[in-house]
Amino acid sequence: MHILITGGAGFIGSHVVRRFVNSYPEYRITNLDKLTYAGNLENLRDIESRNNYRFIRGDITDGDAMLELFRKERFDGVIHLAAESHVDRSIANPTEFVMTNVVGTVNLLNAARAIWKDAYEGKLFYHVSTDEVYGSLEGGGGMFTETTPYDPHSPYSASKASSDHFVRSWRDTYGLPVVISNCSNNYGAFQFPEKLIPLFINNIRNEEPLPVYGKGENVRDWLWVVDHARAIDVIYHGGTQGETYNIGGHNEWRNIDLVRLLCSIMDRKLGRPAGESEKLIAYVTDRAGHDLRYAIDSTKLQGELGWVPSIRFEEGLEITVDWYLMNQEWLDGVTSGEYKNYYRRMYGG
Ligand code: NAD
Ligand code: TDX
Repeated sequence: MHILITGGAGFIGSHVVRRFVNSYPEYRITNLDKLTYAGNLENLRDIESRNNYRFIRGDITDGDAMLELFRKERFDGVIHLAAESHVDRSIANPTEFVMTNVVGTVNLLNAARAIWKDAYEGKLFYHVSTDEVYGSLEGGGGMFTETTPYDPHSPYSASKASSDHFVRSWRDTYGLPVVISNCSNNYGAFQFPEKLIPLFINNIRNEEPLPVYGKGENVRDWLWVVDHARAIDVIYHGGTQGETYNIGGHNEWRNIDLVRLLCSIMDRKLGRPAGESEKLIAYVTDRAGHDLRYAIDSTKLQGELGWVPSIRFEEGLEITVDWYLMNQEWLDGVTSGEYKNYYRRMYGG
């Protein structure tokens, strides 16, 4: 079994690569990644010399290169995570999101179809997507199920929604064997510190302001990234072809409550007086088109495939804080250079 994992040097991708390389020594795992600002081979140091693992630097927006790669490597399966993934960047530069998330996905679909079309048996194109395609749960109740109509609001979520539609159209038009999962917000080790949790851990560490958008009342449903990687494994091996699975931890937090919890954990870990880090909270202009609430109903995945989250959020957050504090070199490394310039443009300083 030869599996292509795209975006394997990013946050979630590196956990998926690690899980597959460790759990399936009999498989060949090829990680294709462009190594944008978000991709970092440091994330995979522990498994990079395994003989069932290989890295290829490549760009999914290059359709000819993807076709050539599929022709040469004869993959049996694809787990597609490569994407531009940060909502704020999509607001600043939407076209890049169309190119990577939409055109890049179509290039992979074309390549898979071209190489597999005479023998779909045993092949699988697994597309990793997000709960943001469903839009926003305004006014309190309800959860996203697999049949919730798509209603994306940001250029990021619109590009992911579009890519999901293309994947389903390749299923319906060409019979390509596909599966899609839509997951809620992930947290854990190796997340680039532009996303809420690692950004705020880094800022608390450096005693810099914590920019809470709007009133901090937006709600996100948080899942430990290791549980997401395990869900992808379970769906890849046991999911029904053509189906969609929602993945989430039934773990909703208002941003401001999460930030306060994080501040208290950080005060304790850093030996600062209780309440010290909360003083860094700075309410700033809201994100444009900011979705109010996401909540995922993962009953289908739990019922059909027996997947459940392994860890309580408070415990996962402690482990995550410990990881960032023990890996400050990683944080300093990824926040130098290009990212710092972008951060300055966004927030000044
Ligand atoms: P990330 O930004 O950390 O990593 C993305 C990876 O894709 C990076 O390694 C980057 O170098 C690579 N990449 C970007 N453009 C590429 C290109 N043109 N060709 C090849 N590689 C390219 O993202 P993440 O948070 O790990 O998300 C991974 C996937 O999971 C994405 O598809 C995202 O939409 C989805 N997702 C993320 C979350 C979340 O909370 N982070 C939740 C649900 C779904
Ligand atoms: O500085 C900040 N201040 C702030 O208040 C940042 C970066 C975020 N926020 C808010 C915005 C959101 O309500 O925190 C919440 C979480 O923000 P992000 O970490 O940017 O995540 P989100 O926009 O919810 O999207 C994430 O989850 C779904 C990932 O980035 C996506 O890739 C994934 O698909």
